[in-house]
Amino acid sequence: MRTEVQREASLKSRDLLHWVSKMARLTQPDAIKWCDGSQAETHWLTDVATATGELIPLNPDKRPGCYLHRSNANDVARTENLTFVCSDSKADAGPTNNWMPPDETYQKLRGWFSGSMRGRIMYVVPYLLGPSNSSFAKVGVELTDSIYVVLNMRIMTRMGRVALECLGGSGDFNRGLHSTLDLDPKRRLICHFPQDNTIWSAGSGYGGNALLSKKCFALRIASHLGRQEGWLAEHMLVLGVESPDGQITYIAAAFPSACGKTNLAMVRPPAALAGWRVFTVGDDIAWMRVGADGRLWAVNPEAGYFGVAPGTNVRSNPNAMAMVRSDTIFTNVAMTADQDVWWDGMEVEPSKRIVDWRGQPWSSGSDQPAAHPNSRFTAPMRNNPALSPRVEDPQGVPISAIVFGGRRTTTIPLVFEAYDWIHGVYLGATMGSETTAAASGEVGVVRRDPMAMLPFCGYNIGDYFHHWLGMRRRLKHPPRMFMVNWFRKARDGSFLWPGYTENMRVLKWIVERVSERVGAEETPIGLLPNPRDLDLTGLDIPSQQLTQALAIKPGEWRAELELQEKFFKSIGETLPTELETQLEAVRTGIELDGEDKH
Ligand code: GTP
Ligand code: SPV
Ligand code: MN
Repeated sequence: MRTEVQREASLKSRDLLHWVSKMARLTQPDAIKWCDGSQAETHWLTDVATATGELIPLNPDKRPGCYLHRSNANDVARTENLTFVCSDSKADAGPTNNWMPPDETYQKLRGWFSGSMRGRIMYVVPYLLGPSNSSFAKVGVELTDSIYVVLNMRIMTRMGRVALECLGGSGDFNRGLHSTLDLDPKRRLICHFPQDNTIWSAGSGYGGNALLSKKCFALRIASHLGRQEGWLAEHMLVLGVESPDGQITYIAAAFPSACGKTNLAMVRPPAALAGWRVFTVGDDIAWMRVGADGRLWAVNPEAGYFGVAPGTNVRSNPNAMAMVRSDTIFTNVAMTADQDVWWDGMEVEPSKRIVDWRGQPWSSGSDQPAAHPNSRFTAPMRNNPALSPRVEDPQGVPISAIVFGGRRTTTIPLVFEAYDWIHGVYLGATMGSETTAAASGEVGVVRRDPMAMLPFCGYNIGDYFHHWLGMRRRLKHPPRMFMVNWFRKARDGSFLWPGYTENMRVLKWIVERVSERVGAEETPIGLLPNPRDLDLTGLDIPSQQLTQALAIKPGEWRAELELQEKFFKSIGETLPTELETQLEAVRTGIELDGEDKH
């Protein structure tokens, strides 16, 4: 163990070596393996994981380089109730985070981690978030006993030597310790120590619980760093929309988990919108800074996508289907007799003999889904046919519009624009959304999910709103802000808006607002499109249905404002008064506007 640490020492910072030794003394692995991110290493790890059954090779003709992983059935989504922000004081974590005192938590987890890697290998996974040579870039190191985690991190981040080179002799890196222990939910905790730039995650091997680069570092810890250093770490996709004149407008959009970020980030415009194209910069996380020019600039810290499988098909997301043809790890999807993948909503007839996500025989008559609703693909971004050529740009891309959007059956119109930055922050701060399978717990319950960051903001949410409001002072050219809702339903339960590829029509309206080519109607809740300005060429949608999708119903808004007010009350004294003023202005406007007019 010692010799390997020493052999590699030439490349590594003393702080890193010291920390790895200390964690190894705690967890007592049989061996330590420093990951360099090379192809040879990946082959070796894949062979080991295949031999142990952690990975099942898929049909090499249909899915070259692809594997299936079945997680423990008790470990299929992020566990928000077991996720803690252990800042020095409870007030710093705020009313929306679980909190435990740091000393007590370290002590408890030290007990769990003690000897937890006996009989296992500790993988040292250095990774870089953000393009190399970028002032945005940050280094993290995850110590893990899960090969599945290592192989996912290799796709999701710039992993290995490149990160160590960037770190050099510095001790400035995120310290992530992860052990699956025995996957007993009673010994499962995901704990963040922002004051130490440290994450300790125990007892889960799944997604955001275990890939510490993702929600733990790139959002919870990074949001805390962003507040200190004057930037934003957000749960946002970033895309570029090219209009027929060749202009590219960059848009960042925050939707809660499993509410459409990956789909929108790589949307393929409908044929009727000739000359319009979309390029993906990121599908889940954006780091954004004010540039010297007073604009907001964004990078995607990640290098791959951990996307929801069910519902993905050649109609809804052709780019994703092309992307997962090769070099992809699938988690908890179903498998066909010829070792191909299958999931609900794939729009391909299931073959006769199919096994579900647990490996049990499944038939199309079953009342259970074949793939777990939170089953995922992990695919490298280079596989994405719509990848933006600017994705490695160390400066990032300039953001012209910020979009917020929840999953709302009622109330929220298809699209509207904020009057100004403060109004936009209010829209983000009061966003509601129905819960999804991306986190454990009940699905379909409306909860407030400010900026889609409820489970990911690493500090007091009221301070976070202040930070957002304060960004305005440094922005000479603030992005415009919008709210969208793809999920509004008619009385019969059908979606009022067809969504997916057709969302391009809403993006087009947003781009035309940014370039001041179209006007908008002033309403109490914001600026709504004049229906004639939404390009519906080639789309067969009854005008009454569009009217419903855009309707402002005072009865629904009264109920909505009650919920917003309740949320604001729960925040307490850190809530910026500007946001309360915004809420009162909407309430007054709704009351003056009278009864349902649409
Ligand atoms: P996370 O990776 O959990 O952060 O999710 P995400 O925000 O990237 O969501 P994703 O794009 O994977 O979509 C999640 C679910 O929403 C999928 O089941 C999609 O089929 C569905 N969905 C996405 N876009 C639309 C849309 O425009 N309309 C409707 N009705 N459903 C959509
Ligand atoms: C989400 O839940 O928002 C995800 C998946 O993107 S996970 O990586 O599990 O957080
Ligand atoms: Mn996400």
